[in-house]
Amino acid sequence: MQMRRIWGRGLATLFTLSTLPLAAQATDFVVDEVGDPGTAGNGTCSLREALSAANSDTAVADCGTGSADGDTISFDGTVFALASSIALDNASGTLVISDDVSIDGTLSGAATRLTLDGGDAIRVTQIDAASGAGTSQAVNLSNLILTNGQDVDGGGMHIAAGSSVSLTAVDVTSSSATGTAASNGGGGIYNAGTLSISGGELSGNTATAGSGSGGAIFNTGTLSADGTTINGNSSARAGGGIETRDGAAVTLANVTMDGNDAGTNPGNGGACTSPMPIRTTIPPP
Ligand SMILES: [Ca+2]
Ligand SMILES: [Ca+2]
Repeated sequence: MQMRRIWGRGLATLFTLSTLPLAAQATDFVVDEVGDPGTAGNGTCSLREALSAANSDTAVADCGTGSADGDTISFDGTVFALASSIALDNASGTLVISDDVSIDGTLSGAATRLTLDGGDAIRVTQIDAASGAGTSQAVNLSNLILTNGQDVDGGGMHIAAGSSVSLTAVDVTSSSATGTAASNGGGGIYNAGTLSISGGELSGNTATAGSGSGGAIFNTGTLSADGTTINGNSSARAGGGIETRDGAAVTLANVTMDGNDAGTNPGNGGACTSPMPIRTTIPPP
């Protein structure tokens, strides 16, 4: 009887603990190592090390332990006053984001935003946050410049289906999609998820191989942009600026599109092509 009473109390305690709400936790990483991929155990935290911790919700050398939801990454003001760009290590590959995280590239030196440079060799960022622990939360990137990315599609950024991404004051420039099929494209961004863009500029991106489409953006998901400049991008097949596909949704507000070129194969839609109505609001003259 005594044992039964002890077990009963134990189970009641366990039940009570398991029904208590967990305290919200998040880890704020501050990157203070410019090199990529960074040196494990050297006492400073690189962006790739911080992302690894944020993605895996585990401890990664020099950075600390990631949390299930709400992790943030920012950049040390003193270190990044002298270096405003991270040259991505091509052998380490694309920066993959597989859990919700907010990365703010605000700098306080001569440059006000951090540049991530793919060296015309690799895709800069790939977002597949649907597979991570924070599946219900968006990935937020702000105050960054993604440049010189290259892959078969989404040279600057590839967003997988199921992922939700918000870009604020993020430029994607001089990136290319090298795939030759009509389903390849998005020199700047390939979006199969939900993408919301505020401000920023997409310029000088290309999808000019074979039947590449969407110089700046190839969209098969849900896309909205507000206050964004999309200039000087080019494609081979269609959508010099934006190519969007059947069933995809696009809302553009106060978006400037100038000097985008859809080439000659067959060259539909210099600014954008879409089988669906695009909701737009035009800024007053
Ligand atoms: Ca390190
Ligand atoms: Ca996390």
